[in-house]
Amino acid sequence: MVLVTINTLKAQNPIIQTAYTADPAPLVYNNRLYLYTTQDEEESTWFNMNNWRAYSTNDMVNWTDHGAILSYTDFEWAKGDAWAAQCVEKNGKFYLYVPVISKLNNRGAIGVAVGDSPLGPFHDPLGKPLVQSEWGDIDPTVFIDDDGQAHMYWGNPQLKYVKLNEDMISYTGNIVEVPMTAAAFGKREGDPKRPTGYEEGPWLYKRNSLYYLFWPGGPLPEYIAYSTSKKAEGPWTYGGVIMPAEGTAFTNHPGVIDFKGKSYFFYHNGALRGGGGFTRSVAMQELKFNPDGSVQAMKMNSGGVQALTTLNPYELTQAETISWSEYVKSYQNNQVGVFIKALKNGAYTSLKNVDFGENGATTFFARLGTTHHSDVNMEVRLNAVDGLLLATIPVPMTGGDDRWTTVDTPLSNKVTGVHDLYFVFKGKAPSNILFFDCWKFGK
Ligand code: FUB
Repeated sequence: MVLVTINTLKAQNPIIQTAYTADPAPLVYNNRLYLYTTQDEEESTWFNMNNWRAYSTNDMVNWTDHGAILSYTDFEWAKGDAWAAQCVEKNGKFYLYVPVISKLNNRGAIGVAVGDSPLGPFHDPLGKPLVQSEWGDIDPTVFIDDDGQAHMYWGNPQLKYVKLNEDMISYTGNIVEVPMTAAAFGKREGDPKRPTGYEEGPWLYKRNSLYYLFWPGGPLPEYIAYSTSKKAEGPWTYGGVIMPAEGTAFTNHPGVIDFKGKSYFFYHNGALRGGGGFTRSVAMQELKFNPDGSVQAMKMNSGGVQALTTLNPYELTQAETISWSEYVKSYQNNQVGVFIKALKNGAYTSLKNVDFGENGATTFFARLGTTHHSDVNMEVRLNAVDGLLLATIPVPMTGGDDRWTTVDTPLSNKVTGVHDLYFVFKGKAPSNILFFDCWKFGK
């Protein structure tokens, strides 16, 4: 049976639905986009944050969850507040710059963790902060220029700057307090401590020899604005607001990157079910520039972006590779790494732009399990949550997410062409219907 291609733009923002994520920091490495985020805990009522997470994609619509890749506890000298971080690559090493609270003096500080891959494992080479000034040491952004010089900005409400050394884990010279002028960061009335719009969360980016500093501005709720300079170290010229404050999250955080010929703008909001100021979610849309280099303003959207390529269903794919999902959460353990759990009857995950090819798929393989004795099924469907049913898999009772089994099932229809793919989880249990680790189709 040959089915027609359906490539509608369904909801894609927030791009992660299986955990609350904030403070997006993209990195491109080896033709893949890695996204580092902070994590808001479930039902959180403050920024008590413990982990940094990583996700990746090669098509901008299907995102693989790599789980928590670093915690503040990996810094012996830190006592909490795993806040907005950024990872950069230099000579095959990955440097993850993070803000945390120091145990030694209860103040914010910037640490750095180093890894041999974009997903770590990361370790703290210094055993102490990379930077700690008097106050306001949060939200580092690092940019390595064409001449190899790495520049780091950070701070709330004072923007600070250093040049990092060749080793990326030390710096030279004094910490520069960037002049907070209206010409550089716009004007704010009524708060002598914050004379400009700049609030926190800077992101340094370069395009056509022009340096851009994107930053969340206040008073709260935060909008996102930008400034430009001919040099990475400034002086900065205010460019205007590019994303007005919107929704239930009163913070925001920019992350800008070029990938496969397009520029993308990452931010966060409270748009996910249960979302708000302390249960935020990362979103993304295309960033457009005017011919003079100024940035086109945009509003938050839910539609996301077009897929850059198709997904190959004949390669083993992680269940936590998802375009959109509902009532599904991400977990990780020693047996299988990251996996997902369906929280209730009708929960589902979906993937976009899956290319079954001309000859088509005839079988489906999955690794999964449940703690329930009967009536738990995983449905494989095309194009919609109630779309063409390809297979209904009775999920074997394995007894726990430390015990897994595999199933191989013939499909009811041969599938060819490009489709969205849905995994729909059905069961009578009131919670935690099943757990799911990976899948692939056979020809
Ligand atoms: O996510 C914790 C803090 O909230 C970040 O460090 C700030 O930029 C704001 O997003």
